[in-house]
Amino acid sequence: MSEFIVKKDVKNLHHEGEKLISTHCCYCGMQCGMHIRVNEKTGAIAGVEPRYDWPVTLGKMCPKGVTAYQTIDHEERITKPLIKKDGQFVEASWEEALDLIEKNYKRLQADYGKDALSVFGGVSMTNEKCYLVGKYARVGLGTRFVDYNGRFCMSSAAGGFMKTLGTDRGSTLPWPELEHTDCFFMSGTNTAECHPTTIQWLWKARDKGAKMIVADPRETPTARIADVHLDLKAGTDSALANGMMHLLIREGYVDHEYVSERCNNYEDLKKSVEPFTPAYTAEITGVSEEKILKAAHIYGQSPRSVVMFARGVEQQAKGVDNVTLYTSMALLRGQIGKFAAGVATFTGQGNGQGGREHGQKSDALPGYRKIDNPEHVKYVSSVWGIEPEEMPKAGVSAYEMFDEIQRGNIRSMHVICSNPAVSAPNNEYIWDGFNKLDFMVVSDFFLSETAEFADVVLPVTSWAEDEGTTTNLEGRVIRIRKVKDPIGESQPDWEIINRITERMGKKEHFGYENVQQIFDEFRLATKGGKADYYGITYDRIDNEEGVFWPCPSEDHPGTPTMFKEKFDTPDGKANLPSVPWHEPDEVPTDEYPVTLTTGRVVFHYLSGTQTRRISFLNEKCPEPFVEMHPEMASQYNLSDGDEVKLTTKRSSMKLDVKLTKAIRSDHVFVPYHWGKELSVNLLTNPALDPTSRMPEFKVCAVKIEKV
Ligand SMILES: Nc1nc2c(c(=O)[nH]1)N[C@H]1C(S)=C(S)[C@@H](COP(=O)(O)OP(=O)(O)OC[C@H]3O[C@@H](n4cnc5c(=O)[nH]c(N)nc54)[C@H](O)[C@@H]3O)O[C@H]1N2
Ligand SMILES: Nc1nc2c(c(=O)[nH]1)N[C@H]1C(S)=C(S)[C@@H](COP(=O)(O)OP(=O)(O)OC[C@H]3O[C@@H](n4cnc5c(=O)[nH]c(N)nc54)[C@H](O)[C@@H]3O)O[C@H]1N2
Ligand code: SF4
Ligand SMILES: [Mo]
Repeated sequence: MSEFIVKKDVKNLHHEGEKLISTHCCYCGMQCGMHIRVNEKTGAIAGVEPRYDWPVTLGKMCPKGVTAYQTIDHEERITKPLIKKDGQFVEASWEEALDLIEKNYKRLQADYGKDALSVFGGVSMTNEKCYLVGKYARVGLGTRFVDYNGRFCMSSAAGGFMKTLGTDRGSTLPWPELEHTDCFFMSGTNTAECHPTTIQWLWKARDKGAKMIVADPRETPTARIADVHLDLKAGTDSALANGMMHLLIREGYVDHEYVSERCNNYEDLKKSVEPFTPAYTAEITGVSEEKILKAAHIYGQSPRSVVMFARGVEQQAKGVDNVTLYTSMALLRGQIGKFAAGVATFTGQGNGQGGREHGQKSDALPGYRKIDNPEHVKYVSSVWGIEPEEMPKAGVSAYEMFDEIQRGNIRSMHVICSNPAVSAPNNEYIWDGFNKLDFMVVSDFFLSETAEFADVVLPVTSWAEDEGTTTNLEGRVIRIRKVKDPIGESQPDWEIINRITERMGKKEHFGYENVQQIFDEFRLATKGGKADYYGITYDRIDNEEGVFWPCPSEDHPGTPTMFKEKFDTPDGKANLPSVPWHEPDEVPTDEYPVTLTTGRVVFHYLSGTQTRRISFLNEKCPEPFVEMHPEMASQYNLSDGDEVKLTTKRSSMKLDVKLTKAIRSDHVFVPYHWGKELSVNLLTNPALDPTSRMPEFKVCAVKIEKV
């Protein structure tokens, strides 16, 4: 068992008879540094202590992080494989479960071809595991159908950064520099609830006079502390960003030297933002002209600024457009590649950054390589020990896999580390897809809503029972440490992949004995790619407080600041794409007159399978609700706590009203951390972005009726 006992006990955290093992929180992309307290005699977990010496989070944690350890030995952990018999799960041995998987996989591939199988991955896993999921699908099963939950999370950010900057590293600067930033332009990020430990950096900067502009249809705890709150209508970000750039140009705030040296297409962009006068921008977005002007002046006059955004901007059918425009805003001000300045998306899941680079995506291979590029296929094939011709072609995106189920092309799915029965849009379509599968496998440590549909559920180890690396929201590669031995018969995801691929006759390509071995192969697979991890070793991570990619060799220092000299495009210049204004896919009508947007609360994480099981968090927020402005409530004759029926073109559900003035009076908001009849994804619109294939979780049209 690899241990890393605390080096600097800065706050006298050590308790008699216990050891402190350093690791990181399992939930969001902040990856807060923490120690897990372990009883030296019994090995039992006693709790957590924040890591004050972790440079990114400095001892801060949120309510989810401080209770995360309670999932590890939770009484509802799955401890043995489960097989469904007559509609009920019964415990089985690993041999029985694997026999069943082998028999069904071989039968389905014999009857329908290799692509009858599919894999649906996730990024709450280490880099080592995320890397293996792509290899498992392509080499182990030989199928082209693999995609993952990052498609619902980071794909639009990735698409936008690729288009403008040429590569997708979520943040172009390291987090501790935020303290020295003069202005934060933040859109569609509820940082205070979703990346809470970032707020300390904003406070430090504000103590020195920094300004904050927040664009959100809701006055979130993040918007509440802003100098300007741009209360835009959901789905109107491209108009807002175009309007901001119109003013940057008109008011003389463009850094012309930077733009002419380092960017392409400025003249086209200038023409395309011409129509976006404050009046026109206000008309589309619903934000007052006065606020738009104030924001442009503050942002335009700040010497060092960071444009930050998250899912509010990205989870739209035009998410990639939005990301390109907000990135262009930072480029016009000449901010990218400099100290305490740049552009950043708030990476969502713990390993949302690393997990999106290494080939769980239907069209991607490790190191941000592309499966439609013959050179890339040749290189990765050589690492994997297959012929390039054996590499399957690109598959389809996460939601589109469910179209393939309906068409009868996908007959089986192995869901690893995701709960799409709750978190995918248009839930009923997803449930119908699961019911249509001939055979379904889920790897999880809890019986999630998705696992309930499975024929076989495989018990996996939790984040604290195995080791590996993740890549945090800055792009810093860090160590996750094993704290205790696995519960029951649970096994790490990589060992399960070993065992299934052995039965599929692919042992020579897998058969890993430990995580280090996977990490070394993974480094090699990324070598020479855009996301190059080749120079990163476990020792370096320990000694250097993480290493930033790209890091092409062991003597390379890593890259905390991106694009200092050039961008990752063929000519080294950034692009400034022109983007016209498009309406959201669904706009309010007489029948569905209100805009519904969805998102998060501080106490729950994603589909809620973990946080709903922690009593402290559940007591704080036991069920979903619909946030509504009192003005809208009075139109419908509703009071706080009344039950309403929400209906969209997809389905309907009932929820209690929560009155608040902190939302636009023409919008409602519902958090999405609950399943079945309480899942707001019964209602959401699966319209996909044309490039990123990201669904429009953030905007749809809804009808409201008093029950
Ligand atoms: N507490 C908590 N923290 C989390 C998570 C969690 O589940 N719970 N999940 C993690 C993950 S995976 C992710 S992806 C991140 C998500 O982090 P965020 O993106 O910050 O969270 P969301 O609540 O999805 O959306 C952010 C804001 O976008 C606003 N918004 C809605 N529509 C629009 C729009 O059209 N334009 C703009 N500009 N804003 C809009 C919403 O009102 C909301 O306040 O959080 C991570 N951290
Ligand atoms: N309406 C609406 N829907 C949304 C969003 C929204 O804002 N609005 N946001 C979207 C976003 S940004 C995201 S990221 C998705 C996330 O959606 P999901 O992918 O459903 O995320 P989780 O709830 O984390 O599900 C992960 C599952 O894997 C399990 N798990 C955790 N760690 C491991 C591991 O190491 N191995 C294995 N095998 N299993 C593990 C957990 O117990 C859990 O059941 O939801 C999306 N859905
Ligand atoms: S959920 Fe995110 S902010 Fe909260 S402790 Fe965990 S990593 Fe930190
Ligand atoms: Mo996410």
